[in-house]
Amino acid sequence: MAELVADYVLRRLKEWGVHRIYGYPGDGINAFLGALDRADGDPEFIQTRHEEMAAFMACGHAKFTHEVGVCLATSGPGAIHLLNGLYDAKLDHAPVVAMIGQQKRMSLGAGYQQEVDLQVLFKDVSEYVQYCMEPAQARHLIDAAVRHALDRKGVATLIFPADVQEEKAVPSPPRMHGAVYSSVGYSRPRVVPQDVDLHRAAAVLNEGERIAMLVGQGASGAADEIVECADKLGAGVAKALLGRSVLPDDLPFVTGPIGLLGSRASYELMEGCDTLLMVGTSFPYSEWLPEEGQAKCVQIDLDGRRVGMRYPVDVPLVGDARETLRELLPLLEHKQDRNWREQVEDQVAEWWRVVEDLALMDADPVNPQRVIWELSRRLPQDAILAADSGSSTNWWARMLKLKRGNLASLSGTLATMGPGVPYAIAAKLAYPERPVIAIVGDGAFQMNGMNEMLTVKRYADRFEGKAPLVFCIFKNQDLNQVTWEQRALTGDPKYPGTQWIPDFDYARYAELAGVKGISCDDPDALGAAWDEALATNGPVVLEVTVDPEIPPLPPHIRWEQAEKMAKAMAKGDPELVGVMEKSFRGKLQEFKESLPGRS
Ligand SMILES: Cc1ncc(C[n+]2csc(CCOP(=O)(O)OP(=O)(O)O)c2C)c(N)n1
Ligand SMILES: [Mg+2]
Repeated sequence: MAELVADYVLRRLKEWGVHRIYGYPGDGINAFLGALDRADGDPEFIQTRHEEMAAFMACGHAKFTHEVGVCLATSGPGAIHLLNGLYDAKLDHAPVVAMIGQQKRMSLGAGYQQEVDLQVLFKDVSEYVQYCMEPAQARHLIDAAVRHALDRKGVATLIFPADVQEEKAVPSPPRMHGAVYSSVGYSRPRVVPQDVDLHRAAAVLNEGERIAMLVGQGASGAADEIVECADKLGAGVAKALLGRSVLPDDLPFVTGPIGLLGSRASYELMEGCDTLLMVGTSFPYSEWLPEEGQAKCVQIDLDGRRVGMRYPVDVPLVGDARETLRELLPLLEHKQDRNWREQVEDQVAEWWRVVEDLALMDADPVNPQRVIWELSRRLPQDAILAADSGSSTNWWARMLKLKRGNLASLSGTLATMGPGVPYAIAAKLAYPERPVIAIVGDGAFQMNGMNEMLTVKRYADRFEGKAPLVFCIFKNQDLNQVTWEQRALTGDPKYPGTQWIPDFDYARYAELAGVKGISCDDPDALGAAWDEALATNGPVVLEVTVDPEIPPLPPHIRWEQAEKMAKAMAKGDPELVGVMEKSFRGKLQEFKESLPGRS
């Protein structure tokens, strides 16, 4: 049989190194489905329950592997379903190619069934969006789409009318005016700032006495350079959420996360510093950075458009994090005065003690912080971690002690609910031998994670007998993160009409889906429950009934938030008594930690 456009597209993607496509069928992509059959598993098709999940999986694949992730959906409704997952990729700068179907060329513009103006709809989410109206276009469209996704670190969308997919492929356009001959292949350039700027930056950093570093996902792969830089400068290092696995948390000068999901040590680092070195981060919340005028600032980012957009920068350095740090390091002097660094290390040590005390506080029934703390104690070195968006994200961000070798991601910028489960599935398919652990709220699990258990069932043979794939569900019957945001940001009490969610037996549901289920509502049994989950050679749902009355706010919440919270309580919050008691105990715990003479 002659090669069709659809076959050719898959072949070209394969040449680009794409071996897995996440998607959901529809007659708008019929020819692709046939081509996938003929491709005989390379590229393989992973069938999700919903196109949004396919986009999340493509995004998760991209985030964990740094390869391009690919998703496929039919015209109209299928394409529309992709969008949230694609925005997640766009906002977190993950390279994803979306391939979508469309009605036949001859019907376009007729308001035909399932006809949606896809080019307009996908314009905003995409770095590149094009129609394939002609078989000879396919080659350069694939080449341009993958290249755009990788180079611009974002989404590229290709729209294939159904009839074009079925036409005979034209791998090499006729030699004539207007023909385009593109090729496969992309490698990242080495981008470093000008010497003069490196010297200016070094002067600022050498002059500083109390240096804070803030690193983000743009610094991934630069761990050794960051550690060396922090050692020379006597600096502490805070990490933006997406950059959590850039550096492990067991280094004594790593203050961990920053912001509302952050640690007290990071807060103090920013409050006390006189110089800030930002590397590969676009952390948005200025109230958690030094006050304007407090610190001199050097910022390194590959994207010049982002430098100087978060804190007033004295020396902007446009360049790759690792390469730029390598150029900068020989220009930095080893700071003799280690007082600041020692202070930072004391604060970090104290922070981890606070974490332990907070995690071990009594709760009803299980303290959600303890779920993460118990995981930290048994976290496999090579584990890959995914989080969803909810109160558990706070604990995941703040209290999970990553080791060198762990990978971790979540929807950092879009902060959407829903990616926890699909990210984990994508991670497991990419790295079957590594343990994968997703932390997911019950609201997010109800929203779409539960359905994806059927995807897990469908690919069970891929997961069984391998390292664990754990979906840890925080069951609190509440959309808890928003409940707390209402209290702390708006000063409103919890309104069960919007916040309460139905009880459900997730462990039994898992068993129905052919997935092992473990249920835990006893803090003393939690460690054993984690042990059992992590000893499972295959997929497992670990549901833990957690207390919704523990404030997911950082212990060092800002005054305005405490004030708003008090107001919410005064308005008659249904959980008033528990919340006040537990918040107060949390604060006391922290206060106790800072008492002099504590052993
Ligand atoms: C798609 C989407 N819808 C709504 C929100 C707003 N939101 C953020 S966290 C959250 C609550 C999540 O509840 P759950 O998954 O149960 O986690 P919990 O906060 O209870 O731990 C909501 C509704 C969002 N971020 N994304
Ligand atoms: Mg919940």
